[in-house]
Amino acid sequence: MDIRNIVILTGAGVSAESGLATFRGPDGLWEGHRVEDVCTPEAFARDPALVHAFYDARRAKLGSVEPNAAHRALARLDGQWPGDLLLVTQNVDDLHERAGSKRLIHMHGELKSGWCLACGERFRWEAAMGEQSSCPSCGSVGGVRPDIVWFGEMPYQMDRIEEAIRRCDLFVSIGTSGAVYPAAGFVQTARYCGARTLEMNLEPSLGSYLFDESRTGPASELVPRWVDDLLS
Ligand code: BV8
Repeated sequence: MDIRNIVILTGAGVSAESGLATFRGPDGLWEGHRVEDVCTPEAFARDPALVHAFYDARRAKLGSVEPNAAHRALARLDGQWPGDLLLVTQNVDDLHERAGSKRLIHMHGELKSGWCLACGERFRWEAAMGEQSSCPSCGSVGGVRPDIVWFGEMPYQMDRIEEAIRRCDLFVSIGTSGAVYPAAGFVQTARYCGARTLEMNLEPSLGSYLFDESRTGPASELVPRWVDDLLS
């Protein structure tokens, strides 16, 4: 089958070799926190200082990490692939765009974006946020939150993502455990719509059995090799 339209889903595993923590490490903690203590609207309402500190620390870390060979290979594919290509990332880091990916959606938001609950505006945010930040748009203080999709919140641009998956000939999942929906369900939609499906992950994910092919190994090795094959 000739491949024209490609959808790629990435997760924390694609940024692991850049030095950013994945969510489900061996100790089950994520940067020392339980996910439900920092990754829900309820957690934010209960303890905004804790949640801000968690995201401020992760945002600050971006300044000391670089895209790795997997990010760079995906950016090269983005620049050279003649058909449709959409990179959907669950990651909130900025490594895909810093590597040069353009056709990119952050379905779970971005560390470098803020969201004002008073006026609804979203805006770039580089520094620490904390509870007393004022909105650059409406000036109100205390209503600025991380522009991150927490559990129970609707991921971004789902219509555009589902449309691309329905039309794709190849669906590729890289560096994700397949633990979180709706991202973990994308492979079923792709299969149902007739796409070939490929997984590249350090170890088989929860949904490995759903993929036509599952390659195990570090993304920095598997992804450049896959992109070279595709572009040759
Ligand atoms: C929603 C925020 C509905 C960003 C995150 C019961 C059944 C089914 C679903 C649910 C359920 N109960 C609740 C739900 C819904 C829930 C969900 O799926 N829960 C799970 C736990 C069961 N989902 C939601 O709430 C979503 N929203 O459903 O809304 C709705 C409908 C209408 C209207 C309103 C609402 C929202 C989900 C988004 C939550 N936000 N993060 C941030 O803070 O970073 S989730 C978080 O975990 C990440 O964003 C990511 O998406 C997710 C999964 O993490 P991974 O990226 O996969 O990382 P992980 O560590 O798990 O795995 C890394 C993998 O990489 C591993 O497999 C490892 O082997 C591999 N790896 C490691 N190193 C390497 C490597 N691979 C290659 N190379 C390496 N070097």
